[in-house]
Parts: sequence; C-alpha cells; structure tokens
Amino acid sequence: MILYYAPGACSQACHIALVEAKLPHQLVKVGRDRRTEDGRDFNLINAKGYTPALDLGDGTILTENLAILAWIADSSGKLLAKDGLERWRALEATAFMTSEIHRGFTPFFRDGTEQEKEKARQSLITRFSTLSEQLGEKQFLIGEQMTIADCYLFVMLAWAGMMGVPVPGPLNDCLTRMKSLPSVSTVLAAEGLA
Ligand SMILES: N[C@@H](CCC(=O)N[C@@H](CS)C(=O)NCC(=O)O)C(=O)O
Repeated sequence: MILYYAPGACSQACHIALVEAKLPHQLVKVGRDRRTEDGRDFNLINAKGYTPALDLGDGTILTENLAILAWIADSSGKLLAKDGLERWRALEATAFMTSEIHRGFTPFFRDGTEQEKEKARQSLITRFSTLSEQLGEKQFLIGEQMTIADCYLFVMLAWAGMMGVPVPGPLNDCLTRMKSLPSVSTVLAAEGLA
C-alpha cells in the first residue's frame, strides 16, 4: 500500500489512521509542483491532482479522505465500529470535517482577502464549537476509543492553531492528548514536522 501525501496536509489524517491501524504502507511525498519525490507526474497517478491518494497495493488508486479513512478502518477492523450508531456518528463527524471544516479553511490557503479570512474564521469558530460540544468530556469525539473522525480532527486542530482560529478548551486538550499518542508522533516525525 502506498500513501501519496503532502506534509501537514489533510492526507495526514489518512497517515495517522494507517499507523494507528498498523497497516503496512509506504509513503510517497507529493510537492506543490504536483511531482512525486521520485520525480513522477502526480496527475498521472491521481487525475484530481490532490492528496491524499492511496494505492491499495495492486495499482488501484483510492481518493477522498472520507473513502480512504473508511477503507483503512474496514480493512483493519479498527477506528470505526462495524455497526450501530457509533459507526454512523463517526462517519457523520468525518463528513462534517471534510465538507464544513476543511473547506472552511480555503481563504487561508488560497490567498483570500482579510475580509474573507475573517468571515471564514467566524464560521470555523462556530463549527469547532459544535465539535467541542460533541466531544464533551470524552477522550475522543465519538467515545473512549479513537475513530477515523479523530484522525481528521487532529489535522483540523493543527490548522486552526496555524491560522489563528481559536478553539474551545476541550478541543485544545484533545489536541494535546493526541500529540502524545505514539501513532501521531510517528506520523509527525515521518512527515518531517516533529
Ligand atoms: N476532497 C478532497 C480534498 C483534498 C485536498 O484538498 N487536498 C489538498 C491538501 S489538504 C491538496 O492536495 N491540495 C493541492 C491542490 O489542490 O492542488 C478530500 O477530501 O480528500
């Protein structure tokens, strides 16, 4: 299995999930010029041109964080309940992360005006507050076990810190807790971010 990733990008959620699920994998870094670290044109690997992309081991390329995370969970039997409400809550939270929170950062990454960034900041504050209420006093977003939603949440909280988006205390505590997980330390070191 090969994960095509960019350091600190949303692909980090899949990277954390792979390590946490203990699925053997290789990493290939993709640059801003859309070339892989070994010099290939990434657009020929994933025509969408963005990371993450997961080579399932036979050349099949899976894209989109939500799908890759669910695939990692189903392949490993970890990070997502097989059935019951907890499964759907984890998928619900991961979808919220991809469509509402991740997208909410767009003005920060695409040279938005100060006005656009402020509007995005206010909207993100509201959305993070929703997640904080969901987290409550639990260890992880859905319960006491880590799920794919937490892998994504870690990256979104790291971005919030970088972009000056304040998040409620419980989410800051969650970020600190997750930073101390062996899987997260391994990922940050592998991405050159330790
Ligand atoms: N819809 C995709 C979005 C992936 C995405 O936005 N990837 C970013 C990194 S966080 C990227 O590679 N951007 C480079 C580009 O679009 O050129 C998903 O959920 O996986």
